[in-house]
Amino acid sequence: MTTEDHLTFRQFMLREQDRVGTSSDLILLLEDIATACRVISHKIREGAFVGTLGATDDTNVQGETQKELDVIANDEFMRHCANSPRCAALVSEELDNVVWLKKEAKKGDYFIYFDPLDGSSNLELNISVGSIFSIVELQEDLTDLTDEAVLIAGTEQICAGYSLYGPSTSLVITTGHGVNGFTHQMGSGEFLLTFPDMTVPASTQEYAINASRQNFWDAATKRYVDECLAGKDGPRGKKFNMRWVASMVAEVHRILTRGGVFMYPMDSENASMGGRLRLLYEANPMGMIIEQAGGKASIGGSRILEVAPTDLHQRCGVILGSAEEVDLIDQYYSE
Ligand code: AFP
Repeated sequence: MTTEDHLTFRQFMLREQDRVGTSSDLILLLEDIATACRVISHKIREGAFVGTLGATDDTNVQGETQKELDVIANDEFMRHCANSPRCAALVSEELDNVVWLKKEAKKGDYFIYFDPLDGSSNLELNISVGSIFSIVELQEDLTDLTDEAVLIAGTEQICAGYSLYGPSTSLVITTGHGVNGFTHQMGSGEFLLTFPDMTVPASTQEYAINASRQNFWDAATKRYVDECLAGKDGPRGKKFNMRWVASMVAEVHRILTRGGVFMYPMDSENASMGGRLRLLYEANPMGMIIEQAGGKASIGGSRILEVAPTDLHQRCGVILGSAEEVDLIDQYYSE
């Protein structure tokens, strides 16, 4: 296939406008987000030269040390999203509170949730990192702009996506009508449609979990992993492969490409925080993408997207990927 065969991001979005009625406001916002991702990708690639791969002296609201690039990526996301006249509020992993961009929010305005640089502890190692985002559209005018107003369940997302900064820069999005993947082309500067209609195969022989935490695992997680490890002679009757990149965006991209299951369950060590990964800007967008690709996404026994958020930086267990595997793990939770 030649470059001419690949639609640009804008061409694709305009076709989606005809096909499923994607609004011009959303298309313009997504173009701004795509620009932010291109800039972040560039800043990561020059990080070793300008000394931005390392840590700052600051910690974010979750008490994690911020990398210089965490801050840079956050600034880029905010700057580009603020272009959109429909963007009413921003929620970022790197910011304690909601950033309100309007004095009053109207029906049709957007709330944008993002993790500007997920996996940033991998930066010095030159291992893939990514940005994750989620968009919710207000269903009615909002007079009272309190931070509680942005606590909306994942089922209300109208769009979710991520950019993966790996050997190439990918942009993967869903607007609720399937999942499509684009690759940044150096030279034209465009994201081109390279992975149309991404789907997660229903079954798999690959799982991803941080196995160093097994002393903290609950019974359902232990049982699932033990049965995978038992291989051909075990109850699953097949050999499983294990992967752990410690970068959720890279794990989800692998699952969208060749299937698998990713697990970061709530365990006895992280239970007091509710889990490890954040609901609004990590679990929800990845949950929507995986479901739109035919997979499933669970907190361990129930759907991620149905969790009613009570806190901006709330965490939850995350189990997502091939439908058969997530169903089986959910079944173990219910038992
Ligand atoms: P950082 O952004 O702090 O590097 O965290 C990345 C992450 O949230 C997610 O991308 C990984 O799946 C997970 O943490 C890795 O956690 P471990 O430290 O347990 O490997």
